[in-house]
Amino acid sequence: ISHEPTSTLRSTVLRMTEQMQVTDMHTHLFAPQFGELLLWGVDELLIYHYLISESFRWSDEEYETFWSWSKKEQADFIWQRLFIEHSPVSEAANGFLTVLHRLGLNVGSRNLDEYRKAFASRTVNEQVDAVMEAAGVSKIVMTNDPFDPVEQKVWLEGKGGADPRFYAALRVDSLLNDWPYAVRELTQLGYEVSEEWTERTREETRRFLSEWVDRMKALYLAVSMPGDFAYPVEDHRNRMIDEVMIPVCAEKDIPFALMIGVRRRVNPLLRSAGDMSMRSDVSAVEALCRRYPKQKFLVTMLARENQHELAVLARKFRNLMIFGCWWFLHIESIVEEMTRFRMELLGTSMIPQHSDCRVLEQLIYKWGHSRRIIGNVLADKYERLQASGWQVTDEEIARDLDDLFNRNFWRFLGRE
Ligand code: RAT
Ligand code: ZN
Repeated sequence: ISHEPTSTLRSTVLRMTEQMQVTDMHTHLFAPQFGELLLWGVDELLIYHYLISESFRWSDEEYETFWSWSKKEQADFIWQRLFIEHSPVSEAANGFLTVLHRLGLNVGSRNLDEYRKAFASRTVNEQVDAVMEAAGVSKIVMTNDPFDPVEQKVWLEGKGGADPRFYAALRVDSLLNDWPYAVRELTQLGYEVSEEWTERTREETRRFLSEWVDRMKALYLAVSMPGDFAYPVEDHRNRMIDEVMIPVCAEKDIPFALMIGVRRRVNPLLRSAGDMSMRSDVSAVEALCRRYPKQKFLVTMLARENQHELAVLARKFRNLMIFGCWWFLHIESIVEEMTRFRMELLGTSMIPQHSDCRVLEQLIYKWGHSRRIIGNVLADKYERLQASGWQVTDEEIARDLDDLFNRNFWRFLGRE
């Protein structure tokens, strides 16, 4: 970020960046009709898994004791460790304060119960409206698991699509990463599948995906993969991708989103906070893009070490759209670094960020922090152009921002 005095061009870009409405193409948020699945409020914000793992660095508490507490008790513990006994300078801790501040609460009071009270007086519908407005987010893509019993019920009752601001993405992790579990779930839903890979199993798994894509009006199929995901090789994942996922995506004309580089539960005692990043093999994505030139792939990776190579790969394959600064990369220094070299390699033809929010109000800080960085990187590039005598018009700035924050995603889906 440049520290020169703010030019007119930069202040225009930053103002327009602030005002741009955003499509958040990967979150773990839910529309209000999903009830308890939509997490929101002070305690949920504090027990975010990013903050859970940070708080244990300052405590000798037994993990099991922490898990036995109520959400409120867990939140109190985290507040004490990360906000009172130490300064909340990490991205996730700082983010909590950004949220309170933007929602008009007095961050200086440090009065957690006061914050709780302020949130308790709101209904979930009011809060969704207020947060989307404050965050400047107009469209939210959920992560939808047909095997989740609570979610399944809402979809089967035909209520899943009730809020037009929320879109579905069909998550296929268990089909690829835990097949025995998927077989049990599919069987329960009435599909005739077996652990053994048979003709019938393939047909039935396709039928399942195809029916659920329709039911959810899913924008894409999505999976998170470990870094040792390999393609092409002879294994279950490859068979499932070649014989089920790709044909279903082709039939429905939707992209396949791959989020690669997670090592689940390296510390099982931390439960959902116990996942780690790992390096991935970019050549697996390369092979998929080459083999299926008509199939669109949305890809993000978790290791910083993979980012440059992945951006270069996107120069080679127009059916590859790279997106977001995922999870441990969603910190200011790395968002800046990644946005800068992605723009230098790809211009504006990428999706710079998604939020991955699990708790509604996080939209405010995740987009607030990223928006400012992306706006400043873009302003740097425009200033370079200006120095050569190239003037960008306000319409062009608006177009570029709209591409970055909305249209690159929708155009890639063919739903502009
Ligand atoms: O970023 C996260 O919150 C992770 O826990 C994961 O959910 C990850 O984003 C994923 O979608 O697998
Ligand atoms: Zn996610």
